[in-house]
Amino acid sequence: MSVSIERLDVRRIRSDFPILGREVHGHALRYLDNAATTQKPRAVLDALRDYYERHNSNVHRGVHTLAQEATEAYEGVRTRLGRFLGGVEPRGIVFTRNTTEAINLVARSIVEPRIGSGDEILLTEMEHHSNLVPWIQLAKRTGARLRHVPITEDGRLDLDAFDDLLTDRTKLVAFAHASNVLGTINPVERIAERARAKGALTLLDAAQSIPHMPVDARELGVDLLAASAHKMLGPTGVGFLWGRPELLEEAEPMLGGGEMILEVHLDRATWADLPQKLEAGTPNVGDVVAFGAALNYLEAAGLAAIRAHEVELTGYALERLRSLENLRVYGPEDPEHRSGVISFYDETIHPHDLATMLDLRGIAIRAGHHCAQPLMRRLGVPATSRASFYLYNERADVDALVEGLEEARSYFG
Ligand code: 7TS
Repeated sequence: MSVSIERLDVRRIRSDFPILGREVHGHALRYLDNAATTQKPRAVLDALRDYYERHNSNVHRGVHTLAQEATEAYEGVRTRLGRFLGGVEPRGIVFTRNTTEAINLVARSIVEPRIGSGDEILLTEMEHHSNLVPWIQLAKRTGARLRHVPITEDGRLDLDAFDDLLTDRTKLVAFAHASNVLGTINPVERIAERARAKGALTLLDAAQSIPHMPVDARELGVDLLAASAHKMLGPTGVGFLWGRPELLEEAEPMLGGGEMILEVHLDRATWADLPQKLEAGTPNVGDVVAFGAALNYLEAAGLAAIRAHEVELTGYALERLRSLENLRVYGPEDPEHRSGVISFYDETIHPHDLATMLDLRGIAIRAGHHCAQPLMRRLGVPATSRASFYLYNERADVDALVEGLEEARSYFG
Protein backbone atom coordinates (compact mmCIF):
# COMPACT_ATOMS: atom_id res chain seq x y z
CA MET A 1 0.00 0.00 0.00
CA SER A 2 1.41 3.37 -0.89
CA VAL A 3 1.05 6.03 1.73
CA SER A 4 -0.17 9.35 0.41
CA ILE A 5 2.09 12.26 1.27
CA GLU A 6 0.65 15.64 2.14
CA ARG A 7 1.84 18.35 -0.19
CA LEU A 8 3.78 21.14 1.46
CA ASP A 9 1.99 24.43 1.84
CA VAL A 10 4.96 26.37 0.50
CA ARG A 11 3.30 29.77 0.75
CA ARG A 12 2.62 29.24 4.46
CA ILE A 13 6.08 27.81 4.99
CA ARG A 14 7.68 30.84 3.33
CA SER A 15 5.85 33.15 5.73
CA ASP A 16 7.57 31.37 8.64
CA PHE A 17 11.02 32.53 7.42
CA PRO A 18 11.51 36.27 8.06
CA ILE A 19 14.61 36.49 5.84
CA LEU A 20 12.65 35.37 2.76
CA GLY A 21 10.80 38.69 2.97
CA ARG A 22 13.90 40.78 2.33
CA GLU A 23 15.13 42.25 -0.89
CA VAL A 24 18.59 42.03 -2.40
CA HIS A 25 19.60 44.72 -4.94
CA GLY A 26 15.95 45.71 -5.18
CA HIS A 27 14.71 42.21 -5.99
CA ALA A 28 12.91 39.65 -3.85
CA LEU A 29 15.49 37.26 -2.39
CA ARG A 30 15.65 33.93 -4.23
CA TYR A 31 17.68 31.79 -1.87
CA LEU A 32 19.17 28.81 -3.73
CA ASP A 33 22.22 28.09 -1.57
CA ASN A 34 20.71 25.62 0.85
CA ALA A 35 23.50 23.08 0.51
CA ALA A 36 25.78 25.67 2.13
CA THR A 37 23.37 26.60 4.89
CA THR A 38 19.63 26.91 5.33
CA GLN A 39 17.47 29.79 6.55
CA LYS A 40 15.83 29.72 9.97
CA PRO A 41 12.11 29.76 10.73
CA ARG A 42 10.73 32.11 13.37
CA ALA A 43 10.23 29.14 15.73
CA VAL A 44 14.01 28.58 15.85
CA LEU A 45 14.76 32.28 16.37
CA ASP A 46 12.12 32.41 19.12
CA ALA A 47 13.52 29.31 20.84
CA LEU A 48 16.97 30.87 20.93
CA ARG A 49 15.68 34.12 22.41
CA ASP A 50 13.45 32.30 24.91
CA TYR A 51 16.36 30.19 26.09
CA TYR A 52 18.54 33.22 26.82
CA GLU A 53 15.70 35.31 28.22
CA ARG A 54 14.35 32.66 30.59
CA HIS A 55 16.51 29.58 31.11
CA ASN A 56 20.16 30.39 30.43
CA SER A 57 22.52 28.48 32.71
CA ASN A 58 25.33 25.97 32.53
CA VAL A 59 24.28 22.34 32.24
CA HIS A 60 24.84 19.13 34.23
CA ARG A 61 26.35 20.88 37.24
CA GLY A 62 23.90 23.10 39.07
CA VAL A 63 21.08 22.25 41.42
CA HIS A 64 19.36 25.60 41.00
CA THR A 65 16.22 25.88 38.91
CA LEU A 66 17.79 27.49 35.85
CA ALA A 67 20.54 24.87 35.74
CA GLN A 68 17.96 22.13 35.88
CA GLU A 69 15.84 23.76 33.18
CA ALA A 70 18.83 24.26 30.91
CA THR A 71 19.96 20.67 31.44
CA GLU A 72 16.49 19.33 30.73
CA ALA A 73 16.19 21.43 27.57
CA TYR A 74 19.64 20.40 26.33
CA GLU A 75 19.23 16.70 27.09
CA GLY A 76 15.66 16.86 25.78
CA VAL A 77 17.00 17.74 22.33
CA ARG A 78 19.34 14.75 22.45
CA THR A 79 16.33 12.51 23.11
CA ARG A 80 14.34 14.38 20.43
CA LEU A 81 17.14 13.85 17.92
CA GLY A 82 17.26 10.14 18.79
CA ARG A 83 13.59 9.91 17.73
CA PHE A 84 14.29 11.96 14.60
CA LEU A 85 16.98 9.47 13.59
CA GLY A 86 14.50 6.61 13.76
CA GLY A 87 14.55 5.85 17.48
CA VAL A 88 18.22 5.52 18.41
CA GLU A 89 19.54 5.64 21.97
CA PRO A 90 20.31 9.21 23.05
CA ARG A 91 23.59 8.10 24.63
CA GLY A 92 24.84 7.30 21.13
CA ILE A 93 24.47 10.97 20.15
CA VAL A 94 27.36 13.38 20.70
CA PHE A 95 26.86 17.09 20.03
CA THR A 96 29.70 18.71 18.09
CA ARG A 97 30.15 22.05 16.35
CA ASN A 98 29.34 20.66 12.90
CA THR A 99 29.75 17.67 10.58
CA THR A 100 33.43 18.45 10.20
CA GLU A 101 34.07 18.15 13.92
CA ALA A 102 32.02 14.94 14.09
CA ILE A 103 34.15 13.35 11.36
CA ASN A 104 37.36 14.49 13.05
CA LEU A 105 36.07 12.96 16.29
CA VAL A 106 35.55 9.64 14.53
CA ALA A 107 39.07 9.80 13.07
CA ARG A 108 40.76 10.63 16.38
CA SER A 109 38.66 8.71 18.86
CA ILE A 110 37.44 5.65 17.04
CA VAL A 111 39.50 4.91 13.96
CA GLU A 112 43.01 5.95 15.02
CA PRO A 113 43.19 3.58 18.02
CA ARG A 114 42.34 0.61 15.79
CA ILE A 115 44.34 1.28 12.63
CA GLY A 116 47.95 0.86 11.55
CA SER A 117 50.19 0.77 8.52
CA GLY A 118 48.95 -1.69 5.95
CA ASP A 119 45.33 -0.99 6.85
CA GLU A 120 43.11 0.87 4.42
CA ILE A 121 40.41 3.52 4.59
CA LEU A 122 38.00 3.55 1.70
CA LEU A 123 36.55 6.93 0.65
CA THR A 124 35.03 8.17 -2.62
CA GLU A 125 35.90 10.70 -5.30
CA MET A 126 32.79 12.73 -4.49
CA GLU A 127 33.59 13.58 -0.86
CA HIS A 128 33.53 17.04 0.69
CA HIS A 129 36.93 18.11 2.07
CA SER A 130 35.62 17.44 5.57
CA ASN A 131 35.48 13.73 4.71
CA LEU A 132 38.89 13.78 2.99
CA VAL A 133 41.25 15.94 5.02
CA PRO A 134 40.79 14.23 8.44
CA TRP A 135 41.71 10.94 6.74
CA ILE A 136 44.74 12.45 5.00
CA GLN A 137 45.89 13.65 8.41
CA LEU A 138 45.19 10.27 9.99
CA ALA A 139 47.04 8.44 7.21
CA LYS A 140 50.06 10.66 7.90
CA ARG A 141 49.97 9.81 11.60
CA THR A 142 49.34 6.08 11.27
CA GLY A 143 50.68 4.96 7.90
CA ALA A 144 47.24 3.74 6.87
CA ARG A 145 46.50 3.86 3.14
CA LEU A 146 43.63 5.81 1.54
CA ARG A 147 41.68 4.35 -1.38
CA HIS A 148 38.88 6.05 -3.31
CA VAL A 149 35.83 4.69 -5.10
CA PRO A 150 35.69 6.33 -8.55
CA ILE A 151 32.55 7.84 -10.06
CA THR A 152 30.82 7.03 -13.33
CA GLU A 153 30.19 9.51 -16.15
CA ASP A 154 26.71 10.29 -14.81
CA GLY A 155 28.08 11.00 -11.35
CA ARG A 156 27.31 7.82 -9.44
CA LEU A 157 29.65 5.68 -7.42
CA ASP A 158 31.16 2.87 -9.49
CA LEU A 159 29.89 -0.01 -7.38
CA ASP A 160 31.90 -2.69 -9.20
CA ALA A 161 35.02 -0.72 -8.37
CA PHE A 162 33.81 -0.42 -4.78
CA ASP A 163 33.45 -4.20 -4.55
CA ASP A 164 37.03 -4.60 -5.81
CA LEU A 165 38.46 -1.93 -3.51
CA LEU A 166 36.78 -3.35 -0.40
CA THR A 167 39.15 -5.97 1.00
CA ASP A 168 40.18 -7.55 4.30
CA ARG A 169 42.57 -4.61 4.71
CA THR A 170 39.69 -2.10 4.72
CA LYS A 171 39.05 -0.89 8.26
CA LEU A 172 36.67 1.95 7.47
CA VAL A 173 34.39 2.97 4.63
CA ALA A 174 33.46 6.67 4.93
CA PHE A 175 31.17 8.26 2.34
CA ALA A 176 28.52 10.88 1.72
CA HIS A 177 24.87 9.90 1.67
CA ALA A 178 24.18 12.69 -0.84
CA SER A 179 26.85 14.56 -2.80
CA ASN A 180 26.97 18.32 -2.18
CA VAL A 181 28.00 18.86 -5.81
CA LEU A 182 26.39 16.15 -7.94
CA GLY A 183 23.28 15.64 -5.85
CA THR A 184 23.77 11.89 -6.21
CA ILE A 185 22.14 9.81 -3.48
CA ASN A 186 24.37 6.85 -2.76
CA PRO A 187 23.09 3.30 -2.05
CA VAL A 188 23.96 3.33 1.63
CA GLU A 189 22.42 -0.01 2.59
CA ARG A 190 24.28 -1.92 -0.12
CA ILE A 191 27.59 -0.30 0.76
CA ALA A 192 27.11 -0.78 4.51
CA GLU A 193 26.13 -4.42 4.11
CA ARG A 194 29.23 -5.29 2.08
CA ALA A 195 31.49 -3.33 4.40
CA ARG A 196 30.07 -5.15 7.41
CA ALA A 197 30.65 -8.51 5.72
CA LYS A 198 34.35 -7.55 5.41
CA GLY A 199 34.49 -6.42 9.04
CA ALA A 200 34.97 -2.74 8.14
CA LEU A 201 33.30 0.12 10.03
CA THR A 202 31.09 2.53 8.11
CA LEU A 203 30.78 6.29 8.59
CA LEU A 204 28.00 8.10 6.75
CA ASP A 205 28.38 11.80 6.03
CA ALA A 206 24.69 12.67 6.17
CA ALA A 207 25.15 16.47 6.01
CA GLN A 208 23.25 16.69 2.70
CA SER A 209 20.67 13.97 3.31
CA ILE A 210 19.28 14.22 6.83
CA PRO A 211 17.81 17.71 6.25
CA HIS A 212 15.96 16.56 3.12
CA MET A 213 14.56 13.05 3.51
CA PRO A 214 13.53 10.53 6.14
CA VAL A 215 16.72 8.92 7.48
CA ASP A 216 16.66 5.96 9.84
CA ALA A 217 20.19 5.53 11.16
CA ARG A 218 19.87 1.86 12.10
CA GLU A 219 17.89 0.82 9.03
CA LEU A 220 20.70 2.13 6.84
CA GLY A 221 23.05 -0.25 8.62
CA VAL A 222 25.93 2.16 9.15
CA ASP A 223 28.00 2.32 12.35
CA LEU A 224 28.46 6.09 12.53
CA LEU A 225 26.68 9.09 11.09
CA ALA A 226 27.50 12.81 11.05
CA ALA A 227 25.45 15.92 10.21
CA SER A 228 25.11 19.69 10.84
CA ALA A 229 22.15 21.51 12.39
CA HIS A 230 22.67 24.63 10.26
CA LYS A 231 21.78 22.68 7.12
CA MET A 232 18.49 21.57 8.70
CA LEU A 233 16.96 24.93 9.69
CA GLY A 234 18.91 25.02 12.96
CA PRO A 235 21.58 27.46 14.15
CA THR A 236 25.23 27.40 13.16
CA GLY A 237 27.62 25.98 15.74
CA VAL A 238 25.81 22.66 16.29
CA GLY A 239 26.40 19.31 14.67
CA PHE A 240 26.28 15.78 15.86
CA LEU A 241 27.76 12.34 15.64
CA TRP A 242 25.56 9.33 16.09
CA GLY A 243 27.33 6.03 16.70
CA ARG A 244 26.47 2.54 17.82
CA PRO A 245 26.87 2.94 21.59
CA GLU A 246 29.19 -0.12 21.86
CA LEU A 247 31.54 1.62 19.48
CA LEU A 248 31.44 4.94 21.31
CA GLU A 249 32.01 3.13 24.63
CA GLU A 250 35.43 2.09 23.35
CA ALA A 251 36.24 5.53 21.95
CA GLU A 252 39.26 7.38 23.26
CA PRO A 253 38.14 11.00 24.00
CA MET A 254 39.60 13.57 21.56
CA LEU A 255 39.29 16.43 24.07
CA GLY A 256 39.89 16.31 27.82
CA GLY A 257 38.48 18.71 30.41
CA GLY A 258 35.41 19.40 32.45
CA GLU A 259 32.15 17.50 31.95
CA MET A 260 33.83 14.44 30.40
CA ILE A 261 35.34 12.95 33.57
CA LEU A 262 34.27 10.61 36.33
CA GLU A 263 37.17 11.17 38.71
CA VAL A 264 40.29 13.31 38.40
CA HIS A 265 43.56 13.04 40.36
CA LEU A 266 46.62 15.16 39.76
CA ASP A 267 48.19 12.47 37.62
CA ARG A 268 45.28 10.43 36.25
CA ALA A 269 41.61 10.54 35.42
CA THR A 270 38.71 8.30 34.45
CA TRP A 271 35.97 9.11 31.99
CA ALA A 272 32.26 9.71 32.44
CA ASP A 273 29.68 7.52 30.74
CA LEU A 274 28.39 8.25 27.27
CA PRO A 275 27.73 10.72 25.86
CA GLN A 276 29.42 13.10 28.33
CA LYS A 277 32.74 11.30 27.84
CA LEU A 278 32.91 12.76 24.33
CA GLU A 279 31.59 16.26 25.14
CA ALA A 280 34.34 18.05 27.04
CA GLY A 281 33.66 21.58 28.33
CA THR A 282 30.52 23.69 28.37
CA PRO A 283 28.48 22.75 25.31
CA ASN A 284 26.61 25.09 22.96
CA VAL A 285 23.44 24.87 25.05
CA GLY A 286 21.43 27.72 23.51
CA ASP A 287 21.98 26.61 19.91
CA VAL A 288 21.25 22.97 20.73
CA VAL A 289 17.96 24.04 22.32
CA ALA A 290 17.08 26.05 19.21
CA PHE A 291 18.04 23.04 17.08
CA GLY A 292 15.26 21.19 18.90
CA ALA A 293 12.78 23.73 17.50
CA ALA A 294 14.18 23.09 14.01
CA LEU A 295 13.59 19.34 14.42
CA ASN A 296 10.01 20.04 15.48
CA TYR A 297 9.52 22.25 12.45
CA LEU A 298 10.92 19.66 10.04
CA GLU A 299 8.78 16.88 11.48
CA ALA A 300 5.65 19.02 11.42
CA ALA A 301 6.25 19.71 7.72
CA GLY A 302 7.07 16.02 7.23
CA LEU A 303 10.36 14.69 5.87
CA ALA A 304 8.59 12.59 3.23
CA ALA A 305 6.68 15.67 2.06
CA ILE A 306 9.89 17.72 1.97
CA ARG A 307 11.55 15.00 -0.10
CA ALA A 308 8.60 14.80 -2.52
CA HIS A 309 8.62 18.60 -2.91
CA GLU A 310 12.33 18.65 -3.68
CA VAL A 311 12.08 15.79 -6.18
CA GLU A 312 9.34 17.68 -8.01
CA LEU A 313 11.26 20.97 -7.97
CA THR A 314 14.53 19.31 -8.98
CA GLY A 315 12.80 17.52 -11.85
CA TYR A 316 11.43 20.85 -13.06
CA ALA A 317 14.81 22.59 -12.73
CA LEU A 318 16.65 19.76 -14.52
CA GLU A 319 14.18 19.90 -17.38
CA ARG A 320 14.61 23.64 -17.79
CA LEU A 321 18.40 23.62 -17.43
CA ARG A 322 18.83 20.68 -19.79
CA SER A 323 16.89 22.53 -22.46
CA LEU A 324 19.66 25.16 -22.61
CA GLU A 325 22.35 24.56 -25.20
CA ASN A 326 25.99 24.10 -24.24
CA LEU A 327 25.24 23.87 -20.54
CA ARG A 328 26.74 20.91 -18.72
CA VAL A 329 24.45 19.69 -15.95
CA TYR A 330 26.03 17.18 -13.58
CA GLY A 331 24.70 14.16 -11.74
CA PRO A 332 22.15 11.40 -12.40
CA GLU A 333 19.29 11.96 -14.87
CA ASP A 334 16.47 10.84 -12.62
CA PRO A 335 15.46 13.26 -9.84
CA GLU A 336 14.46 10.24 -7.72
CA HIS A 337 18.16 9.33 -7.57
CA ARG A 338 19.32 12.74 -6.47
CA SER A 339 18.85 15.39 -3.85
CA GLY A 340 17.84 18.99 -4.52
CA VAL A 341 21.36 20.02 -5.53
CA ILE A 342 22.17 20.88 -9.15
CA SER A 343 25.63 21.84 -10.38
CA PHE A 344 26.15 23.14 -13.87
CA TYR A 345 28.87 24.63 -16.01
CA ASP A 346 28.92 26.88 -19.02
CA GLU A 347 32.20 27.25 -20.94
CA THR A 348 31.47 30.88 -21.75
CA ILE A 349 30.96 32.26 -18.22
CA HIS A 350 33.09 31.76 -15.16
CA PRO A 351 30.83 30.51 -12.35
CA HIS A 352 31.84 33.46 -10.16
CA ASP A 353 30.76 35.94 -12.84
CA LEU A 354 27.48 34.12 -13.19
CA ALA A 355 26.88 34.09 -9.43
CA THR A 356 27.65 37.82 -9.29
CA MET A 357 25.21 38.59 -12.09
CA LEU A 358 22.51 36.46 -10.47
CA ASP A 359 23.09 38.21 -7.15
CA LEU A 360 22.21 41.51 -8.83
CA ARG A 361 18.78 39.95 -9.45
CA GLY A 362 18.49 38.80 -5.82
CA ILE A 363 19.30 35.19 -6.67
CA ALA A 364 21.71 33.46 -4.29
CA ILE A 365 23.59 30.47 -5.72
CA ARG A 366 27.04 29.17 -4.92
CA ALA A 367 29.94 29.19 -7.36
CA GLY A 368 33.28 27.55 -6.70
CA HIS A 369 34.79 24.17 -5.91
CA HIS A 370 32.24 23.50 -3.14
CA CYS A 371 34.98 22.09 -0.89
CA ALA A 372 35.35 19.20 -3.32
CA GLN A 373 38.53 19.97 -5.26
CA PRO A 374 39.28 16.33 -6.16
CA LEU A 375 35.79 16.05 -7.66
CA MET A 376 36.31 19.26 -9.67
CA ARG A 377 39.50 17.72 -11.09
CA ARG A 378 37.61 14.54 -11.93
CA LEU A 379 34.95 16.62 -13.74
CA GLY A 380 37.67 18.60 -15.49
CA VAL A 381 36.41 22.03 -14.41
CA PRO A 382 37.89 24.67 -12.07
CA ALA A 383 34.52 25.34 -10.49
CA THR A 384 30.79 24.89 -11.04
CA SER A 385 27.68 26.93 -10.36
CA ARG A 386 25.30 25.27 -7.94
CA ALA A 387 21.65 25.80 -7.08
CA SER A 388 20.29 23.89 -4.10
CA PHE A 389 16.69 23.73 -2.92
CA TYR A 390 14.78 23.34 0.30
CA LEU A 391 11.21 23.20 1.52
CA TYR A 392 10.60 26.94 1.03
CA ASN A 393 11.71 27.05 -2.61
CA GLU A 394 9.18 27.22 -5.41
CA ARG A 395 9.00 27.05 -9.19
CA ALA A 396 9.26 30.83 -9.38
CA ASP A 397 12.79 30.52 -7.89
CA VAL A 398 13.76 28.12 -10.68
CA ASP A 399 12.21 30.40 -13.30
CA ALA A 400 14.16 33.37 -11.93
CA LEU A 401 17.36 31.30 -12.00
CA VAL A 402 16.89 30.19 -15.60
CA GLU A 403 15.94 33.70 -16.74
CA GLY A 404 19.01 35.15 -15.00
CA LEU A 405 21.21 32.46 -16.50
CA GLU A 406 19.90 33.15 -19.99
CA GLU A 407 20.52 36.86 -19.58
CA ALA A 408 24.07 36.24 -18.36
CA ARG A 409 24.74 33.87 -21.26
CA SER A 410 23.57 36.38 -23.82
CA TYR A 411 25.66 39.08 -22.14
CA PHE A 412 28.87 37.03 -22.05
CA GLY A 413 28.21 34.77 -25.04
N1 7TS B 1 29.83 17.01 4.24
C1 7TS B 1 29.09 17.43 3.22
C2 7TS B 1 28.54 16.42 2.25
C3 7TS B 1 28.83 18.78 3.08
O1 7TS B 1 28.10 19.21 2.05
C4 7TS B 1 29.36 19.70 4.01
C5 7TS B 1 29.16 21.18 3.90
C6 7TS B 1 30.10 19.19 5.08
C7 7TS B 1 30.32 17.84 5.15
C8 7TS B 1 30.68 20.06 6.14
O2 7TS B 1 29.68 20.62 6.91
P1 7TS B 1 30.10 21.65 8.06
O3 7TS B 1 28.79 22.05 8.66
O4 7TS B 1 30.98 20.92 9.00
O5 7TS B 1 30.80 22.78 7.38
N2 7TS B 1 28.91 21.62 2.60
C9 7TS B 1 28.91 22.89 2.17
C10 7TS B 1 28.64 23.21 0.85
O6 7TS B 1 28.36 22.38 -0.02
N3 7TS B 1 28.73 24.54 0.70
O7 7TS B 1 29.04 25.07 1.87
C11 7TS B 1 29.17 24.05 2.80
